[in-house]
Amino acid sequence: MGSNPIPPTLPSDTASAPGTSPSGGVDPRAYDPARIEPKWQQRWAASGVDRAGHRPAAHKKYVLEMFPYPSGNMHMGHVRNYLIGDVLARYYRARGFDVLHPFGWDALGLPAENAAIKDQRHPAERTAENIVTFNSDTQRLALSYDWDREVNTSDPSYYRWNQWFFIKMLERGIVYRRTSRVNWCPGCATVIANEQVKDDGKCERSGDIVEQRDMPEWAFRITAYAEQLLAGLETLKEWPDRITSMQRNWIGKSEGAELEFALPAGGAIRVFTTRLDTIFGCTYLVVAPEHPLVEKIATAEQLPKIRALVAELKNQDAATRTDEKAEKKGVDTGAFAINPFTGAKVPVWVANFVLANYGTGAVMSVPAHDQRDFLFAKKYGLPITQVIAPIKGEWQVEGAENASTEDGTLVASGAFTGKTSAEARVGLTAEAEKRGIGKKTVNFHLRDWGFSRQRYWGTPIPIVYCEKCDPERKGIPVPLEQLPVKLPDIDVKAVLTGRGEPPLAKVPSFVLTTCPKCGGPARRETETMDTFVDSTWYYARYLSPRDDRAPFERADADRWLPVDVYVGGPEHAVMHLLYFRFWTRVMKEMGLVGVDEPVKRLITQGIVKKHGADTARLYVMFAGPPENDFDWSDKQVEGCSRFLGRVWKLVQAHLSSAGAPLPAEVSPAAAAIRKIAHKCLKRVTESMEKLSFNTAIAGVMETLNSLNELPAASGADVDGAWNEALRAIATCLSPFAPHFADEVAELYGVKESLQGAPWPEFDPKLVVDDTVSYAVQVNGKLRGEVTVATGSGQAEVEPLARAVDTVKAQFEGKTVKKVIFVPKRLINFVVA
Ligand code: ANZ
Ligand code: ZN
Repeated sequence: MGSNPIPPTLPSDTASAPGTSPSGGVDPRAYDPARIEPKWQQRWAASGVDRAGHRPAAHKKYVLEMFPYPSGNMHMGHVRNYLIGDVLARYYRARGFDVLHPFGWDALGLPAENAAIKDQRHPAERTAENIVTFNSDTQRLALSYDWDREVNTSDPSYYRWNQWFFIKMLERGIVYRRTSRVNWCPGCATVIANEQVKDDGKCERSGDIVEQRDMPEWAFRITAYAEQLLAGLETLKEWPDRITSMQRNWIGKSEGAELEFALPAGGAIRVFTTRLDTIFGCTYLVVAPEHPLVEKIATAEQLPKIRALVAELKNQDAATRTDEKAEKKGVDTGAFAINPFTGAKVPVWVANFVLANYGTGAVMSVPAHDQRDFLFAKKYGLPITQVIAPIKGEWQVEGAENASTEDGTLVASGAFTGKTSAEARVGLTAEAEKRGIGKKTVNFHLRDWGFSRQRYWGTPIPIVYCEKCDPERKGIPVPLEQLPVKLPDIDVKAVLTGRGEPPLAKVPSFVLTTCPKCGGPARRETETMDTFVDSTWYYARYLSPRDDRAPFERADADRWLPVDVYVGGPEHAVMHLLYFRFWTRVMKEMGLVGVDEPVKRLITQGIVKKHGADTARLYVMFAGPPENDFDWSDKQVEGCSRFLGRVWKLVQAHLSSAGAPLPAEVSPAAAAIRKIAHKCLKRVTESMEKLSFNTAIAGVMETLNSLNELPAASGADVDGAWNEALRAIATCLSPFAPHFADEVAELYGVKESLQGAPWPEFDPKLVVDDTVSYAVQVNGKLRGEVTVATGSGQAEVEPLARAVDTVKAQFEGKTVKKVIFVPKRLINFVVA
């Protein structure tokens, strides 16, 4: 998935010379990542500990990171993304879950094709090379993926199922063909993507002015799911608010009414409004210059000016046109319509800020109460009539610099005068419905998703055109048993030119085929699918990645879905995350999955040195909470490396205690060690559950300090306590510094990787804070005693002391004049 490239790449050398300690001296017992890391990576690989478990009784966790577009080296942005997922996967394994943690490649797409056009190498070649490089980086970082489930979207065994979904969704009416506006570069004689149009409206390659053309395309009817996708957001309790609110805005539900304004010559203009309460203040209409009625109603004199405006607006996108601050441009059509509530004849204008493809493409203008209308009316000298009195303050047309846009009380509105805006909207809508000139309407800003691209490096759309069977060129689906329609091998120089017909149209062996209906000659669709299609459902392909009977098995879906934690860049807040929520709903309708939403918890994150992978992993996770921005700091990396070195020293210092048993009764010296160890387990466990990785690591760091401050002690029980403590530290570090942790655990007698070993539970009795007793006096006489946690102050002690029965009795009929508090010793009430 295209994540933003972030500059520094992983250095290729990850380990220091064998036998050198971080400080440089040669010490055979020094912490030596160059020896430890390869050893454990080999063992993990051999034991298959990373593979998804199949224990029927175990609970599952599906941890997923957005898969990358294989663009070459791994960047720090990637590193952080994958580490968040990996740390969780390791933690969940250690907590006894069956963990699915897969990886794959979002390999198709525009960047690869553009690079190919430039350097004339086949995109498949480059992709394969990049995957190799990227892969060695994932190995070095020790990311614990289930490689048996690797998926590559450019493989026909993957995109075959995109084609299968396409046909199934065509049958269901979710895929359809429509005409749509595209960027057309006359110089390149081809459709180009928005990103290829420069700010001045010229093609980035040829420099020609880009035109808008209407061309047929394939689209997903995602708008039919708008209501569901909106309602579903309410169930996504573990998604960041800013992501769900971006989706909510993008879907853009708008409740209002449609209303007809009759034209004197017959027919009517239909408008969409969210403010029917302002109808008595509608003094003119504005319609989109591209509205089909315009050519019919405009006077001969005005038509050329309107056409000039249409031409001028051709290359402006919706956001630019509707921006409140953008200059308002309009032309009078010369025609009139009737305001159905006032009976007034109002002029009909066209304006740049009205969009043809939203609502009805026509607006009832109320310049007193809508800012865009206000600016427009001022500019063109159109009448402004107030019909709403604001609830707070005053407003009048005279001297107003802005419209009064809030709801209020209706004025000058006939029978509706005096009603509130909300009441009036209900009443006016009902009356319009009764008169048959309007109705309540809901509009969404969400548009259907046009997904056909005139590109080579994408999934071929499985459609053929036969002149005999399909003269209207609706398209005949390729029979399912003929899938996949594979991308043909190509002569890169002849096909990937970036000019002329779509690339696939230049490959006769691909285009020319036979009609599945009549067997006669037919032509294949030469457009390919948007790469966002590939990423809509890959999370489900991981469940049964080698399945060739179905995209995946329902039983696997029931076992693993939804994804428990999904980690990725916030740049995917809208498109990808909305598309794959949409696809999941379609898959549920098709009976393929049982869930409504693909992902329970979403983490979006706002980014390695010679020290080894463990230090790099630790540092990246320590640098701050996942959602914060991240700056690389060599100093802090050093700090993390030193920290591991100090843990290592402690481990070595107590090697004689390895495997020592813990007696039931222990001395105070051993109890002190145990207490620190169990507090560490508690803190780390709780932090991990909150995904607060940095505080988990900080907890281990503090533990190390506390242990180092203990006075020296010896004895069998002390050995047992050290053995327990160092194993606990290994466990706590195992998600972050897995090689290091497994090495430590091995030294202390654990035979297998900690990922397979149970996560130790802390003993609640050992984690309570130390207590202290206070003498409670009344007028200097001892009357009782209270026991509180060591850190407690007067605020905690006083209410407890007052509540002691023998103390309370002394207060009878008296008042407390003064309270004397001596920390850690006594509290004395002076009463009289
Ligand atoms: C009259 C009116 C009076 C309006 C008023 C607003 C305030 P949302 O919430 O985005 O749906 N509108 C309708 N169709 C439009 C189009 N195709 N292009 C541009 N603007 C359009 O916005 C709905 C409001 O945007 C509608 O309500 C309409 O202006 C305008 F005091 O109608 B209103
Ligand atoms: Zn045919």
